[in-house]
Amino acid sequence: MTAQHTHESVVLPQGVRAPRFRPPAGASSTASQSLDGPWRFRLYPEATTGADPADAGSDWATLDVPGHWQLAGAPDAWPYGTPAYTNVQFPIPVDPPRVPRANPTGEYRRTFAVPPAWRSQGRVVLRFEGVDSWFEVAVNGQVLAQSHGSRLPTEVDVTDALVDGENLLAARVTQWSAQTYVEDQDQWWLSGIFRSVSLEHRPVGGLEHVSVTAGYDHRTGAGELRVDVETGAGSAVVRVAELGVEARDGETVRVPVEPWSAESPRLYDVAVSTPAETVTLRVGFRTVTTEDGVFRVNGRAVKLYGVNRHEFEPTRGRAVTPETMLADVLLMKQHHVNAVRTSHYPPHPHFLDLCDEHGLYVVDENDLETHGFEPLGWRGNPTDDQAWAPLLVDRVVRMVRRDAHHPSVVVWSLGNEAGRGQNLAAMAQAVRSLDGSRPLHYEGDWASGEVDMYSRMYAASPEVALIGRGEETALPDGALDSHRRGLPFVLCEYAHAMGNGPGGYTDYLDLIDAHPRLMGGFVWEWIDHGIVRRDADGTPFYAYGGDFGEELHDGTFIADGLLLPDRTPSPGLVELAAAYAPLQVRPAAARPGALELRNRYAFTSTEGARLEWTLMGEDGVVGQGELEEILAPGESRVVGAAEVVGDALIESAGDGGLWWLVRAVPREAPSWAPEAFDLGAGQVLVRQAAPLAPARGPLTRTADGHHAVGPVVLDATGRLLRVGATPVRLARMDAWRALTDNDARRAWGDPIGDGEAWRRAGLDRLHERVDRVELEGDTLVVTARTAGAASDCGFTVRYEWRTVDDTTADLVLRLTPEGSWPGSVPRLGWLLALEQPSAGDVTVDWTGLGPHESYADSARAALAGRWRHTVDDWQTRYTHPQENGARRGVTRARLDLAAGPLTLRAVEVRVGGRPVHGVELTARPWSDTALDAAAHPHELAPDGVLWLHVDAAQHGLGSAACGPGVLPNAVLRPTPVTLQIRLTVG
Ligand code: IPT
Repeated sequence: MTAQHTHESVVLPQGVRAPRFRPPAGASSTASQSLDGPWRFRLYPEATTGADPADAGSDWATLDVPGHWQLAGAPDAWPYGTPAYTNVQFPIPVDPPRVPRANPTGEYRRTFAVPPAWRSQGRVVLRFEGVDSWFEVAVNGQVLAQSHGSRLPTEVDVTDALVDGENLLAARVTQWSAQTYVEDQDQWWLSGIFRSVSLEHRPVGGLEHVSVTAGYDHRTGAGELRVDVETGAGSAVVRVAELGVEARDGETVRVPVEPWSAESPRLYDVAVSTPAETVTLRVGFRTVTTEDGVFRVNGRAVKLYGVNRHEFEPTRGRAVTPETMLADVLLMKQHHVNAVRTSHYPPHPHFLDLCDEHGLYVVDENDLETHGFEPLGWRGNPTDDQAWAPLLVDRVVRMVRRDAHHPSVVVWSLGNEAGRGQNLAAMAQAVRSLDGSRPLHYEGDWASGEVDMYSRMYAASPEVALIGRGEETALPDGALDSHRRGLPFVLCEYAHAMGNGPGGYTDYLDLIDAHPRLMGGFVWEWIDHGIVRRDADGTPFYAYGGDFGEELHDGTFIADGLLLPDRTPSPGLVELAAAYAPLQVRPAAARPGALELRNRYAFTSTEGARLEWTLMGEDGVVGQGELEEILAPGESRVVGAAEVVGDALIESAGDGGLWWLVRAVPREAPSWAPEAFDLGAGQVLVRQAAPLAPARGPLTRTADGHHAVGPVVLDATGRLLRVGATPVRLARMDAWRALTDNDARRAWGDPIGDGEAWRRAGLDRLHERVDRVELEGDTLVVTARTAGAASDCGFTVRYEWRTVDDTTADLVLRLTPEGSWPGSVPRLGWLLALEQPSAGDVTVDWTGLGPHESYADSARAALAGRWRHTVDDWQTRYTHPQENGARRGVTRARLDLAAGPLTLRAVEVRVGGRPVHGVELTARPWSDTALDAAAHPHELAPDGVLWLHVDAAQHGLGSAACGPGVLPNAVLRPTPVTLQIRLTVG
């Protein structure tokens, strides 16, 4: 092939047509042929050594299209190189627009035949939906086109190169090209024809392009429809049978309609016909505005409760299947996500069909990111280089032409992390001239001069609050400042969901809900991009950066999603569902024992939901009923437990802790709703448990001279030997946790990360010194000091053991920090490690918050109740192992140990003198040390011990991996703690 220079220079695609819109599959009456399936394939190490386009490659291997060549044999074999992950940094020298000699180049071949009528009655167009990164197309040995724009469509008119019968199609694809410099998204570098390829018959007088504007006037209830066409010959008829509409293209029709919104995604079939072709589009009527600094859909202020979605599957990379696209959309709907930013490129077009149908607001983002120029001070950034202008404009134009008919697309985004520069204006102007009906987004230029919303990523909540109130720091340029002050504000990325976390959703959402200017935000990000590969012994695991031996990589930063790689919702997604739930149920700020209910929907009342309440005691449900309330869109109401439940029922419930829960259950669940789906749930503690009477039983000695405290045996040095018949491996106070990704990094603006502060304090290497073991009346008192090697700060610890009876003992643990501490502490509590051969199989039955894990700043999804899990199920297998699995508010837990049951009761818990309801409980079949050391979950092996953490408190999670750390309300300071636990055997 010739034209090698093209992948090394800034040139527009050559020999291609302006791509047409992408109607849903089967929606056009003209014929088409899928070219997906096995193609002949050969990989060359350099772009200059490819094969002759006339070579049919008959003896080559085959590769499936769509797919990435690096994943051809995943997870078992890597015949064509391996994936590589970098976030910001380029994996090639920054030398735009040139690329290195080593440039993996895939040669693809296949044959096809088209019916003769396709050629005699029109044109034949070859359409590529996505090829990464640069490619050249030849038919029957004749080079026809070069194209690029990995996530954008390319159309090539191949008519004149066709012959009767079999034709040879050749595609040469290079991994690196000038385009690499504008496609530096935070993801794996993966190449090839990764989206579908088709051949389409375009009859003479067919629809070359269709653009649809379908607005909704909320004052009159009228839909306003206008369809424009490019036909090459004559006009088109537009029919909406359901509405009795028949019009010409270019004509505006007004007719009463039901509007489209993410809440009610009403679609109408609009048939657009020329004599030669009919296309049926699924059209939704809706109007999006950003006037007066408020983002509105159909006249109502709408908040975007969003996520950032990259396309990803663990064995297929970005070559996602329709099943996966549907799974993503349904998982989003099931978790109360109402908006998706297609970070950082236009998604597979079918994904947008699904968003139209199921109801998601979409920020459709252009395939543009030049982030790797940032570390170089943005020197040479294409966004500010005139030579790149046509190319960047071409990219947005191809996105808008492909996607503008989708009602779900409510915002166009010019790209991500591409710095500032003159080409932004050119792109914005190009978009507006094609489609003036949607606001524009771009975050990389905070002046927001070219766009219709002020956008930021990971801004901390105090700044977001300022912006919400319109009190942000002024821009030096007065005109720009007043423009920006009039714009709504969006967090295009926030709440970085890496590993265990994020904590603190509520902090942002309360602001978003309170300030009309704040139009919402998009959590970073939807899924961990873990690629399946096998360990030396064949065990499959999810790989991240570095696992393929990359020369440069960004490690675990690719595992920062709400879904684990296999699409298991992480606790962070479960928490997000509660934080995003349309019916918010939260303890009323000003009224103890009351809940505030708030309907967050913009268009929908709660009429369609039953508001079920439950009074929950220590042993289970005490009473149940239904609230009569119906809340209009946006309405809030405070409801007290006592007035609904009645004092009598509350008093009849013994003297244990008592929770009042409300759960909104749809009267008619959507077809995609999972079991136990709710529109929101929450609870308030209406009564703390009454304290238990103090223990008074005798302390005794065993035959071998140990202390026996009921069923608990300690030796003369205060070491805990047995609890009932179960030997103890280790028992002491603890203040360490296996670092989360958030702990391990430093929050923006913080001088030192939490994890680093904890290591400085020696918390990962605690040693206990026992000072005294004495009897004080009925109490065995062990006094100790626990501190970290190389550190002079530590804790004085007092363990007080008392017998309740033969089967029950009380432990009161009192710890007091001493010395000068460098920061927070991860946990304050008691570590009890019990010898237990099959610790993973032990069932834990507990009363407290559940069923999922919860932390101080991530507990909205945790509901009071009585729950059961095995220790195995108690673990969250984060792609990068770390602290996980804590359950808060636990007042009782029964563990079915091999030797019989052991029940723990939280009698009294005080943190810094303040009473706390229940303990935070964690149970693992391996130690924190092993958890901290493991790079992947499959490396963790049960060690024959059940490791229990009974904590008075744990530090929150925050999102320091990218953004703010743990907020003050969830920071655990070194502080005095009292923890009284009752242990019962049998
Ligand atoms: C931001 C990027 O836009 C996103 O792609 C991802 O890399 C994210 O960070 C972190 O996971 S950019 C960052 C400098 C804030």
